[in-house]
Amino acid sequence: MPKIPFSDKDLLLIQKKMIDGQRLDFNDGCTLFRSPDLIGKARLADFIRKKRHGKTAYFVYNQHINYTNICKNYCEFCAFSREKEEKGAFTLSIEDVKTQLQKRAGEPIQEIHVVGGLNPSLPFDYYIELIETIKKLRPGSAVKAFTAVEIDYFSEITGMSVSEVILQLKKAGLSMMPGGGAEVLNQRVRQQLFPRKIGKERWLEIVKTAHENGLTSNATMLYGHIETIEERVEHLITLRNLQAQTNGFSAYIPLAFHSENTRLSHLPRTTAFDDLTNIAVARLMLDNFSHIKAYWVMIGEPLAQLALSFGADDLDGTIIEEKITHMAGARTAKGLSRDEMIHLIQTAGFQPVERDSFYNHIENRS
Ligand code: V47
Ligand code: SF4
Repeated sequence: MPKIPFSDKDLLLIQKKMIDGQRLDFNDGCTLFRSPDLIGKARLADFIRKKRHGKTAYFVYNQHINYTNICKNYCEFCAFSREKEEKGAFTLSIEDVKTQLQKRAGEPIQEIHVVGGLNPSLPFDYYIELIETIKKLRPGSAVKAFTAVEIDYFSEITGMSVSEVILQLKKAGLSMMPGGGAEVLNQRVRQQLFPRKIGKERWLEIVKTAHENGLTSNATMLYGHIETIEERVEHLITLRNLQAQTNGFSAYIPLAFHSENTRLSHLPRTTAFDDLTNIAVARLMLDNFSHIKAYWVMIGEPLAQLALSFGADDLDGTIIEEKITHMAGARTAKGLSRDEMIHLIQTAGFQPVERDSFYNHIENRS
């Protein structure tokens, strides 16, 4: 490892552990989050990033489908959900989903990202038909759908076990799960911000079951609200421990909280310092995760570009059209073109690689 001129000498101890091949522990995670030496953190994280991925930076040509925003969970941080009769509530029929897919029929989309609220009016058959329809119209795309929260809900409304639910969804065409719904895996935070949503143990149980049944998934952490540094580190170590058991996680994505139109609207935006720190600390603590994603929708394109030098190796994708963060005040674009993704990556000094959901390279598309 190169000699790094740290301004915070505590980072020297962390570097020494890394050189000695020792795993970073809870206290190291807290030290990293608290350290004011942002460039020192970047240099450490970039060392690991380059060892794993060199100058490669991934992106995916994807499309988001949010099928309903009616939800019975009422999470305090959510600007997306509505009550059934409330203004702005929506539920897509299967025909609406077809129309959304057909609008982009000519595009080489690799992944369809599907999430929604817990809407008591929709039966389990709807979700099966939803996946089957996407697969029929887009046979070449992977369907990345439903977090552990939705899977728990499907199990509740059908009386089926989590394994059975997963097997039925797989049969319909599901191939991966997105990383949402974890928020912060901590009982104090859950009690205050999302008491109706599944807690840590159930989230872990469902994700473990999904991995055991052959689905990969991502993992996220929603940061920048009421969580403490200790709770962030506990969250990362919990994910690292599950990964050690299943090896089913593909990427980790820190999600920057946007407070506009939520019941936490008094909270300020996350800072650039914290956004980049979250990327760097993740790269250093999650030593058994292949990929760290900088989600440009939440931190903005300029910072996502910089994040590539702070440990991130993936910028997510073209998206069109993101709703969850934009309803909470995000000022970023609702989607980017493939050329814009490539430009962001190249001008940051990295080599863009278009990927599918499983990080297979998509070769030479013009
Ligand atoms: O679970 C909700 C978060 C998540 C807000 O797996 C908010 O590739 C910020 O999980 N401000 C959904 N965040 C998004 C998600 C995701 C996004 C991109 C890629 C992947 C992937 C997964 O969004 C929710 C919640 O944690 N969220 N409200 C908000 N106001
Ligand atoms: Fe519902 Fe998800 Fe919003 Fe919570 S974050 S209220 S579960 S849509």
